[in-house]
Amino acid sequence: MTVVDHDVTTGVTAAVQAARAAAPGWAELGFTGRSRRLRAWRRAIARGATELAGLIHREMGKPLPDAMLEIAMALEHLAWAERNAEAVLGPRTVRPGALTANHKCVVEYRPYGVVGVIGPWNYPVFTPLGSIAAALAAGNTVVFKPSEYTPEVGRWLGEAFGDASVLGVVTGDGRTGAALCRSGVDKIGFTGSTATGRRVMAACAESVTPVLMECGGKDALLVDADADLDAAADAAVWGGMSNAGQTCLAVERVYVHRDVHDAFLEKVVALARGVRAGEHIGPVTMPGQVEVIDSHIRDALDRGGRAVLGGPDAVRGRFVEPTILTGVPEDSAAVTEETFGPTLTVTAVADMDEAVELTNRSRYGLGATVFSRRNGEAIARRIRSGAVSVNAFVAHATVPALPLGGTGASGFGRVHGADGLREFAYPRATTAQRFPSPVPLTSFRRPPWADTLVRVLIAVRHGWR
Ligand code: TXE
Repeated sequence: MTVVDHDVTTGVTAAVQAARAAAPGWAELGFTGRSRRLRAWRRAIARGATELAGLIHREMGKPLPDAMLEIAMALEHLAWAERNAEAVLGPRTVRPGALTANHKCVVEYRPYGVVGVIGPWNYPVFTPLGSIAAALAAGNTVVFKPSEYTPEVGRWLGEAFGDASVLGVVTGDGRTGAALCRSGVDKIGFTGSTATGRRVMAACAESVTPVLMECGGKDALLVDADADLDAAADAAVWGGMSNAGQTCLAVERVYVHRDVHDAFLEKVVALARGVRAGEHIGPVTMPGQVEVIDSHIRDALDRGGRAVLGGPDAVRGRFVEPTILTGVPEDSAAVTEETFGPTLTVTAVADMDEAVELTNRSRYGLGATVFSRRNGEAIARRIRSGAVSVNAFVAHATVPALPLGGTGASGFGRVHGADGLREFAYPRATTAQRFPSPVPLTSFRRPPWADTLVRVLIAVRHGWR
């Protein structure tokens, strides 16, 4: 029996009812009308970007330049959804096939109706906008529940859109999220930890509400013997330390060819020394996460790992300095669980075969990075993850036409690109008979010789006996 706070439920119910009432009108605007509204929203966000970046910084501690970069990336994805929704989701005819040659056949993608979006705090604009933009562009109205750590960012986005019945915002903690899952919306777009994702799935299962699961990651960076070590080290430090490591696509594990391990490690340590908490990276946003980071570091050292930079002393209250761990056993928490802090494990491997094997051992499968001059794409193809960037960190998440999402414990479903648009619409097939079939196959008027015709058709089209 789920006890949901009555006040929480009331707020969510009112927002979903308003969205339900507005849904037909929003869908009937059509792709052009909705694109116009989304363009107005995008311009409002752009005009207010400095204020919005300040809100992100105040609520979750991200340095202002990083907050502005997040907004820029989010606007690129919003623009793509606005400009491509009709091409991706609009009606298109398909070939009728041999048995139904007398029909006109059309497939299109229809909006679900009302979509509930539940967002995280670490990228409070970029990640929710991935779902909200696609859901709105596809013709749904949206009720958005931002993280309880970034409610003002959520409210700001809703106010910038300017119509609370089309994009409503309900604030609160997990109870509000749980109420949204049980509010009768037609789809839930969830972004957050895998543990919470399980609870969202369970709640949505009660009403067979489809869900998008954008969950955690344990991304690896692979360094081949011929890699550009300066570029790889820069990617590892930025990938591991920016946003204080609080990125689902953060580099948490590095597997480096043993021939270049020492040279690479030296470069990584030198770069990471220059990254200071409170100056280049903000605080760890969730108080509880500091203990997780600390426990992963201590567990790694207790099991024989070595801190070549940082270590337990790097944890200073909410500010955690960069920590680089080597020689960490593969079954350690720092290698198997999402640390979500400014830490890296660096492990020497015999070759890229071993690097791929260790990378794929993780139950997560969100993203990966490969540095190799000659074999990058070949190595990337062998990695089990939702995306891989070769010779650059996280480029895939910035490309508006590419889908973002994971496999395994990182979840399922996608945001961004055509897959992201289709995530918030259901395929609809329509046929229209152009003329009656000369051979009524699906009728009791079917003549006896029709069976012979069907046998000949099987033989001719699919191979003789
Ligand atoms: O997640 P939480 P956080 C992941 C990232 C990390 C996590 C950090 O890897 O694991 O998100 O975000 C609401 N029913 N990603 O700490 O705690 C809660 O109020 C319904 C992956 O915020 O899981 C918040 O709004 N909702 C991502 C949201 O769930 C509930 C990119 C997330 O909270 C709930 C960014 C419940 N029972 C971060 N309990 C990707 N893969 O793209 C809590 N919530």
